[in-house]
Amino acid sequence: MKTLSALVLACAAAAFAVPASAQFAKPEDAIKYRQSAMFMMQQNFGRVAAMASGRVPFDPKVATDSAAVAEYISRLPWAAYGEGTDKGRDTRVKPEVWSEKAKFNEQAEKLQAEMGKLSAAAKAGNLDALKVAVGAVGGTCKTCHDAFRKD
Ligand code: ASC
Repeated sequence: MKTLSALVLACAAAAFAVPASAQFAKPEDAIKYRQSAMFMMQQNFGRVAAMASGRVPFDPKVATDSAAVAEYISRLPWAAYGEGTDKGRDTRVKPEVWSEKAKFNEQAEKLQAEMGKLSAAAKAGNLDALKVAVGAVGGTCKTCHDAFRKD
C-alpha cells in the first residue's frame, strides 16, 4: 500500500513536471493552437489600435474589454513552440525560435508587459496613454515577426 501511494505521488509529480508543450497530441495541434491564439490576439488588439489611430471612435468599454482579452491571450502562444513544432502544418515559423530561444522568450515577455500597459490605459480611459501603448505593442509584434517569422 505504501508503495502504491508512493507510486501515485510520483506519477502526480511527474504530471506536473511535464512541460506545457506536452499538452498537444501532435505538432499540427500545437501549430494550430498558437496560430489561433495569434489570430484572436490580433483581432482584439486591432480593435483597440483602430480607436487609437482615430479610424473608429474611442469607446472605452470596448477598448477595455478588447485589450483585456488581447492581454490574456498574449500569455498563450508560447507553450505551443515545443521542439518538433517547426513543421506539420503550414507555418511561417523560423528555426531561430529554437536556436535563439532566450531572445524569443524575451520578446514573448516583452509583449505580455506591453499588453499589460495597453490594458491599463484602456481601463483608465486614457486615450493618450492608449496611443503610446498601441505603438509599443505594435513595435513588439513587428520586432518579433521580423526575427522569428518568415516574410
Ligand atoms: C498587428 C498585427 C501585427 C502587428 C504589426 C505591428 O495588428 O497583426 O503583426 O500589429 O503589424 O507592426
